[in-house]
Amino acid sequence: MPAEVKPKIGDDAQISLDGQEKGELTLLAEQLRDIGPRLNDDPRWTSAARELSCRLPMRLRQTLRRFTWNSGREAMLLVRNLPVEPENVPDTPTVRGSVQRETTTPASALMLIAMAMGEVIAFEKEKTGALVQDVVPVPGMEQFQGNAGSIKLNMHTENAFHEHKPDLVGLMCLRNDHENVAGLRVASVRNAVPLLSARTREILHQPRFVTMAPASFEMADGMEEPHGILAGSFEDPDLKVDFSSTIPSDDEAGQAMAELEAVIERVAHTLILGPGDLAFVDNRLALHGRNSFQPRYDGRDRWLQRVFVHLDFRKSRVMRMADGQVLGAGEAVR
Ligand SMILES: O=C(O)CCC(=O)C(=O)O
Ligand SMILES: [Fe+2]
Repeated sequence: MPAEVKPKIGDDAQISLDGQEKGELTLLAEQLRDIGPRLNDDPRWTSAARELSCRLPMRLRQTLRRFTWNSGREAMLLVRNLPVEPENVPDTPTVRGSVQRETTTPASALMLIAMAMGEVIAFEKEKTGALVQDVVPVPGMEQFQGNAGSIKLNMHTENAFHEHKPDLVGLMCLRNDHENVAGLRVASVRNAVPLLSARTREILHQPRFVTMAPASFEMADGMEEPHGILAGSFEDPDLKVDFSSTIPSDDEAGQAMAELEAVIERVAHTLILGPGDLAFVDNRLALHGRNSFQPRYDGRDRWLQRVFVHLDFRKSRVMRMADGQVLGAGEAVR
């Protein structure tokens, strides 16, 4: 069970499946798992996931539907008691770029829930475009500001630089770290905005920030457009920032960003996810990160599986070959 350090998250931001619901989800996930060719990235399998997602237990479907209407004050949803049997989870991978290609019961459950909300997508230049990705610590990468690291991971919007960043990020725990101290941190703009001064809010809405693409994305230099960290409604804005790769364009913008970061630290929840806990973060309204932990690389390290969801699939069509799930360079410019 996740323990919340910091203020408690409300019941509207979480659902724990009861025994019957878990039983129904397990049967559905097993059915999906066994559908040929038993590969998460195969379009036939993805299509089966989409169809079967309509048969999730009713209360879960209602919760997911409500979440995609409005992700609430916390801009996240915790789904607990998924079919993960700790004794059957294989050794935690230790390689960089590890992904889940073969279908499993937990990854099938994750896929069913994600597909019930929208379309699971991936980026060709990240984790080889796999739809279900492993989040594991990698030897030698301890200091890395990315999910292979184990130092504190700064709060960020996922793929903030990308025009079609995910709308939702799903992180499911298969195994936590040895000491059970590694926590996913989540902070909602809806909790942060009331704590900011009016002037800071105004500055954060102005295009005085640029967000760099990670080197792995091989984007051409100088492509980054200045953007506001807050955008849209002044009352209920969207939030886009990565405290490792967003750069303010002047001192005043830098101060506003520092004030925001301090407030984000105050409102962030730390979720110690256990096996079978799944957190969906609304990537338009909430930031996420991770505190530090000590990996041992003995096969028992922390292991999350991650999916990205788009709520409007059509928007990214030009970047997706054959209307598939993976965003790449897309069509040649005519
Ligand atoms: O390790 C975590 O809890 C979060 C890692 C992360 O930010 C990600 O995988 O996108
Ligand atoms: Fe992330």
